[in-house]
Amino acid sequence: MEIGIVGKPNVGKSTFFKALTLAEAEIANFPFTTIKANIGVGHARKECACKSLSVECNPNNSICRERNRFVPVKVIDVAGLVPGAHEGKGLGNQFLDDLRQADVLIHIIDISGRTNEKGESTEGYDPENDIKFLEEEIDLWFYGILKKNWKKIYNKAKHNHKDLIIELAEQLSGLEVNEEQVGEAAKKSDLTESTNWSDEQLQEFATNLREISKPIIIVANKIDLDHGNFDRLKENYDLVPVCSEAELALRQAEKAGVVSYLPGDKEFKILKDVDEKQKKALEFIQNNILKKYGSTGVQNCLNTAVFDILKQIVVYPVENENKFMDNKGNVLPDAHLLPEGSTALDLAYKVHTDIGDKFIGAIDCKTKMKVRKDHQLNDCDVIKIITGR
Ligand SMILES: Nc1nc2c(ncn2[C@@H]2O[C@H](COP(=O)(O)OP(=O)(O)OP(=O)(O)O)[C@@H](O)[C@H]2O)c(=O)[nH]1
Ligand SMILES: [Mg+2]
Repeated sequence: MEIGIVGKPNVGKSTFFKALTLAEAEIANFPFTTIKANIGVGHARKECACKSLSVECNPNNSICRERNRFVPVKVIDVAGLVPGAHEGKGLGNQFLDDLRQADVLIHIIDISGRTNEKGESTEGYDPENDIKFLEEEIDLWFYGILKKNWKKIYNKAKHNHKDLIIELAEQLSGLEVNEEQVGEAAKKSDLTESTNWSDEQLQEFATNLREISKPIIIVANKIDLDHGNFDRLKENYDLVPVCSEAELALRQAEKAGVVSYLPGDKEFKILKDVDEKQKKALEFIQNNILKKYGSTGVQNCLNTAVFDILKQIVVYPVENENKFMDNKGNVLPDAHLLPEGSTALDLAYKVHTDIGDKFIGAIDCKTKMKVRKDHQLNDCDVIKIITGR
């Protein structure tokens, strides 16, 4: 699973990325600071199973803080996109390719209107323009790839008497789309028959496929500088109010032991003496961001992507069903993300191919009931997998 961060230059993509991952990423107040994509690990946040089970856990593949499990998710921050990017404008087409593997796109806009279409500082720019142009660019990029490969796909399907949907899904698998999504997009575009689609039909199909396979969350960043754009645009768009700069400051202060702060929380505690400037900055964050919007919004966005859009559940495989431990005595060591509807066997394969191959049954550790391979898992399940030889 991968989350892509997109938007025009200078809107705060790398700041948002760094706030999520604390990975190295260059941030500067001019366009095209990022050229080579930054790749890092963010964490989706969910109440830990240790809470309802009233045990102390020893996390291994994830982090538990104050009974919240933070499960790793890959995040990618790419170069800024400008209108015409799909034709090579700005830093061009190759940078769109960095987004091929993304399952959800987080579109960062500067809601304060202080960044123009080229990424330069300005005032009074209408960020609504960006919402439209970026979606169009991504759709046209999909269309371009589809159009380039269409003849080959169509002929191959025709000559091999193969279903066009299957052939399309195979040829477009690099865009992280699957057969189900291709089928759904074709149906939505009324293109169920294996005929040679027209350019218009291809374009409509590309748009539908993009919407299904790379849905976009719109982030109203730099909310601290906004005067009214958010209130105006939220009427027509689903916008998440975000202050990436505040989240980055809090996470760095947390790392330095200056504050105690859990990403996504609506408050923090100051732990050390801070100078007047730092105190003012922290007070600003508390009063003008956290109190007003409930959080900085950064954790919200990742959680929305993982849990609401990609519909993932968190499941804990263990080896001892009574003590919820692995064979080294670690309680609830691993937390895995799996799509809703996943089965006990899917979990086994997620843990290891070998465990999947040797699966003979499983135990739901909360109820102590034996379950079969097709048993559907629920969020926060703790599962012991039983393997044979
Ligand atoms: N006030 C305010 N400034 C922000 C916020 N987020 C980012 N910035 C500033 O916006 C400028 C651009 O930030 P970057 O993170 O480098 O932007 P980018 O979108 O990655 O830019 P490119 O890589 O050039 O496309 C920097 O000066 C940041 O400090 C925010 O939430 N509030
Ligand atoms: Mg950047």
